[in-house]
Amino acid sequence: MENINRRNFIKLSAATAGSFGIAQVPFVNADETKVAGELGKWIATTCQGCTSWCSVEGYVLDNKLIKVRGNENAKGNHGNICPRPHLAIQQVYDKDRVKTPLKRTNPKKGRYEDPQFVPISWEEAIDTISNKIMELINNDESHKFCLMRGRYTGMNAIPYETFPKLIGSPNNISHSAICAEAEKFGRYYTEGFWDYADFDLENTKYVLGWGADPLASNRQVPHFINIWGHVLDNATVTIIDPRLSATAAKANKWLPIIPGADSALAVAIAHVILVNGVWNKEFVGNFADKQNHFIVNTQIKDETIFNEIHTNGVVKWWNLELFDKTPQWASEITGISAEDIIKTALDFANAGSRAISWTSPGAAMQVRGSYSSMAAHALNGLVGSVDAVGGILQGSKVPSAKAPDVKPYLTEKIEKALKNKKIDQRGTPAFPALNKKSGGGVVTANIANAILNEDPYDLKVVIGYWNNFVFSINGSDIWEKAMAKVPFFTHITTNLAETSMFADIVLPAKMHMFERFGFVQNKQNLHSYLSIQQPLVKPLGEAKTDETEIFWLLSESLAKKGYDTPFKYYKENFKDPETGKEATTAEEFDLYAVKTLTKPIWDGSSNDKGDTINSWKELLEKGVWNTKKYTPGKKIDNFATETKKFEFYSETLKKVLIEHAEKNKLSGVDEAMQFANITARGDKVFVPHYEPIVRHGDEKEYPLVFAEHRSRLNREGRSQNVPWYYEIKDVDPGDVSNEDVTKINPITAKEYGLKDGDKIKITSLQGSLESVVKLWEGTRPGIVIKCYGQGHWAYGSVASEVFGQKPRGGNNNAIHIHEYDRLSGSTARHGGTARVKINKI
Ligand SMILES: Nc1nc2c(c(=O)[nH]1)N[C@H]1C(S)=C(S)[C@@H](COP(=O)(O)OP(=O)(O)OC[C@H]3O[C@@H](n4cnc5c(=O)[nH]c(N)nc54)[C@H](O)[C@@H]3O)O[C@H]1N2
Ligand SMILES: Nc1nc2c(c(=O)[nH]1)N[C@H]1C(S)=C(S)[C@@H](COP(=O)(O)OP(=O)(O)OC[C@H]3O[C@@H](n4cnc5c(=O)[nH]c(N)nc54)[C@H](O)[C@@H]3O)O[C@H]1N2
Ligand code: SF4
Ligand SMILES: [Mo]
Repeated sequence: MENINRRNFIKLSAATAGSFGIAQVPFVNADETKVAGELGKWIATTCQGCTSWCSVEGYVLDNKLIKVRGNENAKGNHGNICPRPHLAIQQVYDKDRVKTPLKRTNPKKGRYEDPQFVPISWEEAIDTISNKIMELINNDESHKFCLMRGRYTGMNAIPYETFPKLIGSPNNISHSAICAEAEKFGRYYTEGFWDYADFDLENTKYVLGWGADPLASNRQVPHFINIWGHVLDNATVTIIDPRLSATAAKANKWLPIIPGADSALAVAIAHVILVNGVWNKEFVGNFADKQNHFIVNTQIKDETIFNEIHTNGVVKWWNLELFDKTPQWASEITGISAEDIIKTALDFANAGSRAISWTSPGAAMQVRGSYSSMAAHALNGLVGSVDAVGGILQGSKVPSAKAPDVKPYLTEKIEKALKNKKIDQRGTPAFPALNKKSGGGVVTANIANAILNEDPYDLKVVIGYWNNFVFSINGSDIWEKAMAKVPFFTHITTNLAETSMFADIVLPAKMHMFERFGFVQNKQNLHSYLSIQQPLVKPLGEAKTDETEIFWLLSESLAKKGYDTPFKYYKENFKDPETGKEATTAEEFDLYAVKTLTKPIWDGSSNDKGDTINSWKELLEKGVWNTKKYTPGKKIDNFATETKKFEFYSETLKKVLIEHAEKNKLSGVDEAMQFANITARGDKVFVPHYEPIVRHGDEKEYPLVFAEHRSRLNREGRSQNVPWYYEIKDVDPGDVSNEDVTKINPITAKEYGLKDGDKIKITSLQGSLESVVKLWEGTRPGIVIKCYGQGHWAYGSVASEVFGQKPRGGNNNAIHIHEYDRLSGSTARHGGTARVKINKI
């Protein structure tokens, strides 16, 4: 059976193909391989429409991209894709793409301010930018340079990891904190793992999804769609989400939680598991006398009566938090009945180590979401599903190369400049950003405030690539003001997005999926992998590769002006690994850099860890290198935590917080918590616990709670100028094609005199947006819910109603409060932080 792959299958079924009408599709004949040879070619690349990062192939005919499909060599997505890569064809052929470098001629910056861009040559563009950087270097102000990274490939080793350092700036700022850092926080401070998880869905018996909607979003989407039938046959699925998501609609149970109440639900589930004695005794341990001393409302005086095995602090957790967190208590806060909480907890625990508690950003990217994330993940510890068959896994590492050390190239002057604080105020009392240490994480959203307040200093030269922070960050009004204040901003982009409208120079980028080299690393289906991107078609106009070619040109220009540190570093460290030749052009550098960073994958040295690949050419042909299947079990008692155990009482968090308090000269962890907007004090800080929900706006004036989700058609923020996005928007439960609706329960709608199709204005304390009412039972009364993605006033003629002037739909970030989960540095797009009022217009 194994030898029957799709292509063989198509050949085998050739005789019947005609009856299915396949032959009518011009490029997919019954014998695909033959036609491919004559007319066109399937070429491997990677989709980055979401963070699944699937290996795919594009069919190219006469330098035209025609179709996309999954790469059968990929053991993660195993030849499958989700609907989104099909939309990418309209992305690459978007008629509104930027074709040449542009220069702003209207010095005034602001929303709806026409930049009056005029085309310029690459020479002029690069010369202008390098002059600005030289000015900073000559004035000992190189730290006032900032690189803002949005989406990226492994090639970010050039612009993000090394370029700022090489010119003496500490400011390489990523978008991670507007993405999913709070999700990773929960895993790190329990099992010492700061990354996305993998899941053994084939062997699982229970999936408890916290806002996870993997049939449409989240990660591993093609794999999950593919294995979904098997999961439903063999496991129970419960989805906790204020919205009837695509996955909730197909689950055994949907728990429509009140937004932001996840920590209450998670600790109540833990409470029920302990009180009923159904925790995993082999993983967690047991009381010495085999009696259950976890008795409701009763703390345990002597912790030593419990013999703990692979975890740390279960009795402490009980005493500090769980003993009184009854399902009845949680019911009020969460809106989920006590019976449902009890049943969910017992069924989940009865699946033992084959039960997965799956935390998505929905339950984590909330104010105080670090603790919901910790609490939801801690349930895996209670049932022993961490690193277990049928459980939740860390996965293997991909042995790609790292960018060579820049240190030998740094002068004393650069070293001194690099000692300046980073612009985003990470590691301060207000923004602990505890990625492994105080200030180890980024506080992406706060750069706007840093710019506006010139604290810690004023930024003078900013380059942003593959990002659209003016649109994609909570409180877009703050970002508009901040970007208007930046004296010199360059945006590297495919389209004139909102952020580009504040640029002094716009540089046209090659579209990542089909026009350039790159690579990504990820995991799906128990395989980690490296997947390559390569040019399938000629780039549009004068577009260049954002991460390599443009930074080569800048470095070359700086060298001509007397500052050759970056140029020297790039030339000497990114030679062609096959010939040893130094790059002489941007194009050569692009190729040599991707070859250098992927070399351990194609030079045969990783063959023992996964697939066999013995040349660069072979990697381009296959498109992907997979690790062997991950074997669970090796991490147990060897977690990267302080105790090496799975920590319910997090000694790891305690250590980091004590250091954070000392560094900031605070009186202790309690004071640190006060600054971080956390209510817990004392030892409770170190265990997963309930934190009260934060809402902004007076309930009387703003009676409704706003929640949101993403579309199964969102290619993050990049499918907005794609006509198909609007035409088939009704693939999202409750949504309507060619509209940007707000879904309201009929009970609530009646209360406010609203009906289907009413035009409305939604207002929060942050701002307002316009939308259209859609009555829908898939959300609870009192909650209004809207998809994220539309509401562009720029980006292109499809995305906006009048480009540069009038948005199409409404941007959720206009009404999301500019709020944070401070411990992780994340923005809070979930948890219902904004109370809103609705007016008919
Ligand atoms: N309200 C709300 N806000 C959100 C989210 C949400 O769900 N709701 N999602 C959050 C998440 S998870 C993330 S990861 C961020 C993403 O936010 P960002 O990192 O800001 O990325 P995007 O919004 O995808 O915008 C990328 C921009 O890059 C440009 N671009 C498009 N294609 C290409 C290309 O191929 N190459 C280059 N160089 N440029 C290109 C375009 O200008 C586009 O606007 O948004 C976050 N913001
Ligand atoms: N289709 C699609 N998939 C994507 C992306 C995309 O743009 N489109 N982007 C990728 C990226 S960059 C990321 S970071 C991931 C994000 O991963 P996802 O898991 O997709 O995260 P979100 O869409 O932010 O939120 C998930 C869910 O949270 C629910 N939710 C809202 N408020 C709450 C709450 O208070 N509690 C709970 N329990 N749920 C709540 C929403 O209804 C939504 O269904 O997705 C990736 N996958
Ligand atoms: S959009 Fe995401 S899930 Fe879909 S094919 Fe692309 S990377 Fe994979
Ligand atoms: Mo993200």
